[in-house]
Amino acid sequence: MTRADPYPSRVSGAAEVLVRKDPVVHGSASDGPLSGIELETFERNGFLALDAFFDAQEIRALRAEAERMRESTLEDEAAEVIREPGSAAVRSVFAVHRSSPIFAALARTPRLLGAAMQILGSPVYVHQSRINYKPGFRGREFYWHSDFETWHVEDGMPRMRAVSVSLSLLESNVHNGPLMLIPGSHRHYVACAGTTPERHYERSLRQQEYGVPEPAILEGLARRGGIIAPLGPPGSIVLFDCNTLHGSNGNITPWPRSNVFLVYNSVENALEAPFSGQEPRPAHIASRDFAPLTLCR
Ligand code: 6CS
Ligand code: FE
Repeated sequence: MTRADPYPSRVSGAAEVLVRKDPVVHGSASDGPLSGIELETFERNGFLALDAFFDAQEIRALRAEAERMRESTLEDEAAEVIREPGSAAVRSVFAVHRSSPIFAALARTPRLLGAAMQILGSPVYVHQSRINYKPGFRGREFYWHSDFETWHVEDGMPRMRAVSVSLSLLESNVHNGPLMLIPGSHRHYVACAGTTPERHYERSLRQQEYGVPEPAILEGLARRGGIIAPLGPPGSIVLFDCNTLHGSNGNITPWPRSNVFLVYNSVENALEAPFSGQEPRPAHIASRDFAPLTLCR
């Protein structure tokens, strides 16, 4: 008996736009650190940008740790280290909440963890973490995509009940490939054409070609919602829904644009078997340790 798939994608030749079946915000202003207006903004746009969420001292420590990890992985062939297409420059390091006590503590920061639990309305665990270094001159683009489409098809994430936090370690400006999001796109599920290549992640994390929306669909959603690139000083964060379309341009400036991404998934939305029917992706990309993070007040 085949399993019902609430969000089929990469199952037929045609791309199509389906309706989201899941709530965006589960909690209320009294459940955590986000105000009613902040929750309404997240609900409406599919993301919420907060400047100076971490202060200069906190961000200095995080930035130093990210740089230490980058330098220690320069010669490293570990699976967690992803290099830029066409160069040996480090593009990303995955599972930093596992390999670094500093990023493990970051994931448990009460005001961050509390916001995730408030939005998702339940205890949460870390589905994925990564540092995107977007190095100067070499940092290539991340093409438009919905994280949930990948996490549903390739990781078996059943429903849209996960939230990502992007934390700027360095300044994001108009020049160095800031994160761009399409407001309102989270309300539409963009089912993609084609099928998923075996071990797709060995290429998609460098340059994603499958599970990307078609230009006509992107153009329609961008015409309706626009494109927003939240800029801000180091320490700024963007909370975004797992299904909000986002991407970023390449960085040809001399200066890197490093972000830390933490993805919180509801413990009530734990991964099942991938809906692609393939083997699950490795744990450093999609954690299967569903133990909830404890909120130490
Ligand atoms: O495949 C993934 O899980 C990763 N790929 C992208 C482009 N964003 C989400 C996630 O980090
Ligand atoms: Fe993404």
